[in-house]
Amino acid sequence: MALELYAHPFSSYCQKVLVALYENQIPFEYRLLAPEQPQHMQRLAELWPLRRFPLLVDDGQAVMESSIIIEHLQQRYPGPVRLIPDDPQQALEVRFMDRVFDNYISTPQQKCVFDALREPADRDAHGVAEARRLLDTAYGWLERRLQGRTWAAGEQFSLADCAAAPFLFYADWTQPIGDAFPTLRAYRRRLLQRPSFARAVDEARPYRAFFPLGAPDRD
Ligand SMILES: N[C@@H](CCC(=O)N[C@@H](CS)C(=O)NCC(=O)O)C(=O)O
Repeated sequence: MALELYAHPFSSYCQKVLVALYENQIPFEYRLLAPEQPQHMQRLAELWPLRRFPLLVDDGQAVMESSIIIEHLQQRYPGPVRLIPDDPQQALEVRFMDRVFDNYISTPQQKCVFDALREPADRDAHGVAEARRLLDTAYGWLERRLQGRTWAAGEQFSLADCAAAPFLFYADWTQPIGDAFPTLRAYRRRLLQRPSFARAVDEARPYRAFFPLGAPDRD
C-alpha cells in the first residue's frame, strides 16, 4: 500500500520530512491539508487529535512527529542516503543536532510568527524579544559547532540536515543570520542548493505571501 503524507508545502516540519522522502526517492501520495480538501484535515484530526502535521500513514499505521517519521522511513524504506548513521555515537550526534534545530531554531522562530498572527492586544512583546535573543544565541553556538563540517553532523547528509534546511530557511527570514555568522550563512546556502530541499522550496513558493512577517524578496 502506498505511503500517504498529510502535509502542506509551506510548513517547515512538512518540508523536513519531504526532504527525507526526496533524498531517497521514496514514492508517496500527498494528502494536501488545504481548505479545498477538508476531508484531509478531518482525517488528520481522527488519526492525531493534536492535529499537528506532517503525519505519515504506512500500511494503516499512523506515524507522527517529523523526526520519528524520518526514523520510520530509514527503518522501513532504507535508500542510498542513510539519514541516521549506523554507528551509535554518530547517530547520537545526528539526533542531538536535530533536537538543537527543533528546540532552539524552529521553536523560537515559530514563537515570532505565531505572535504576529495574534491581535495586537494579545501580543507578547517580552516573549518575542526572548525568542529573538535565543535565536541569536543559537546562531552563535552553531557558528562554532559547524566549523569544518559540510553538513550538520559531519560529512554525511542526515536527519539533522533535513531539520536544519527549513528551520534555518525561515529563521533567517524572521531574525536575519548576520555577517557575524559566515559559517552558518554558508551552511544555509549549501542546504538551499541541495536538490531535495531546493525542490521543497520551489513547491512552497506559491504560498510565500502567507508568511506573516513578510517574505523577503530572495531565496
Ligand atoms: N513536533 C512536531 C511539530 C509539528 C508542527 O508544529 N507542525 C505545524 C505545521 S509547521 C502544525 O501542525 N501547525 C498546526 C497547529 O499548530 O495547529 C513535529 O516535529 O512534527
